[in-house]
Amino acid sequence: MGCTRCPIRRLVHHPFKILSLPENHPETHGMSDAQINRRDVLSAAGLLGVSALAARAQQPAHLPPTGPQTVPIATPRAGAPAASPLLSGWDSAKGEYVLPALPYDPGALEPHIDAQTMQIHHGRHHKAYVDGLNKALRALREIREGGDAGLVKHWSREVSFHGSGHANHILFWHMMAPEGKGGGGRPSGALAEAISRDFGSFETFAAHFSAAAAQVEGGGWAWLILDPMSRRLLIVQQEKQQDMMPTGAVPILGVDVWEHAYYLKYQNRRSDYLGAFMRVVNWPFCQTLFQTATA
Ligand code: MN3
Repeated sequence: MGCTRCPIRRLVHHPFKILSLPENHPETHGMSDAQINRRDVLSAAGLLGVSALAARAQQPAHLPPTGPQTVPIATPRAGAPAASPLLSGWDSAKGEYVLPALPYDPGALEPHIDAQTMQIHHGRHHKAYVDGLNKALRALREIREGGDAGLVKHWSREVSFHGSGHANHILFWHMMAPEGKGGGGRPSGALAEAISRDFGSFETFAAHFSAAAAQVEGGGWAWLILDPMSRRLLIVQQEKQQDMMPTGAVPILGVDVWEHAYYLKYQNRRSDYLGAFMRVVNWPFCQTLFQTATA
């Protein structure tokens, strides 16, 4: 994967593990399937279902499928490999990033997250990140073709901001589910055990996570991540959409605390929004992320 010239190298090595660059991606530089080694595949599978991980470990690497994929990871089709939700954000036929559909109706998270907020957040804000990412990559291509190299810094920052925004939101939509239909409650299994091990209890984890989210200055996120070095869970803040995330971090649960995520319904009451968010956390999805990352 080692293209150090690539302006979206941050995305390739981004903690959210966008899969290897598609073959017709503007930054691929002719990289072939064979150059994607098994470690990359297993790493990328951190966002695939458990069954997909096992299957991919036995198979050669495959590039992302053609066209938008909107199959939620939490509900893989029987007998078919689960699609990484991040793959739904790239259209290999078009050779550009795309806005995937929400995995549920915009009003499905009510009363905790209102439909209008979801529609604007997904259809306008998330879409703006997709458009901004594609625009930045076009600009960088034009620079390589003879444009002003002095603007590489600007457009590289745009790639980081919009690219992280795109990945964050795809994950975020899947990290929520209607209450009682996958959303709410508590984690179970290995994730629950790891939370107790690393934070003392679910209650102390939830209090720490909510405080981290409440104390983000300005726009940002709070994340529960798996630190690949210690293989333990950490809670971190993320400023804007791309800053302060430890290198290699694997996202397990994240919450968007930009005001656009809650202001219509909760105004300045971010803590109320965070309480509502915990009622719709899709723990089965988080559990899948954790299990595949620790397999
Ligand atoms: Mn947002």
